[in-house]
Amino acid sequence: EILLGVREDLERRESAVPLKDVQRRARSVPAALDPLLAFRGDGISIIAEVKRRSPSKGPLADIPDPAVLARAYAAGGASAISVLTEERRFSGSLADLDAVRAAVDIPVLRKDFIVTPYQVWEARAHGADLVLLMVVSLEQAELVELIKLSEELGMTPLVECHTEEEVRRAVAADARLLGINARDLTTLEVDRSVFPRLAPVVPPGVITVAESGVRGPEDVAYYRQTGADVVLVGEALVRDGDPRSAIAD
Ligand code: IGP
Repeated sequence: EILLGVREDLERRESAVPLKDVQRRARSVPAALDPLLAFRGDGISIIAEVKRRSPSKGPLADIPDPAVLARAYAAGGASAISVLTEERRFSGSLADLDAVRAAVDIPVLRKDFIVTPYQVWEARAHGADLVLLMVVSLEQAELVELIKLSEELGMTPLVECHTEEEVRRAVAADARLLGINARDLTTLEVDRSVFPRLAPVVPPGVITVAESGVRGPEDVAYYRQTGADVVLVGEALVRDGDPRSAIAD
């Protein structure tokens, strides 16, 4: 089960910090930034990810200070920064999100298994500009509700898909930023042919993000050729620290 433990962790946080406190904090932080202008620009944009470990590879890199890594990403040309906040599998935290938010002035994505409105409020309260919503882990009505709430709070949801059926659901829910994950989250296998297979199902005007398994410039060039507007890179960058190394040219 992809969501194993997620709801328990959530219940713990919700009883420690009640929704109304999270909402108060969300209303007091600076407005969310819009990443779409940069993503629509010429050439391919990079979302660089702060990721300490993954379920498939174990520990990826020692990241003593995520702010230092985030500043290197921004200086290297990343258009946005993704921060894993999931603790069990990825050793992330909201503290990592806070550190990155304070360190950079480009858009920041909260990457987590977001399944309830509480988590969307929490993302905004911690300064996130984007939130990840995974179609596979949401009923259609929940997906619609969480997209709507994210947008009401000024954030941009990155709606993640892995199958054609999920792409159709994302489009029906009016996703404007659609992620296509090369990794099957049930098997953790990466298949880079998923992007070119699903991209034709995405209507023009919807911005596409190719996610996972990008090893370097050749993979970025491949995704650019197959029509991606953005690539999201984690492992290759936390091992390296410089997003220029992933930008083809
Ligand atoms: C990054 P990679 O292979 O570059 O480290 O992958 C990103 O796509 C991956 O972290 C990811 C993810 C997710 C993590 C994609 N979708 C959902 C957690 C939850």
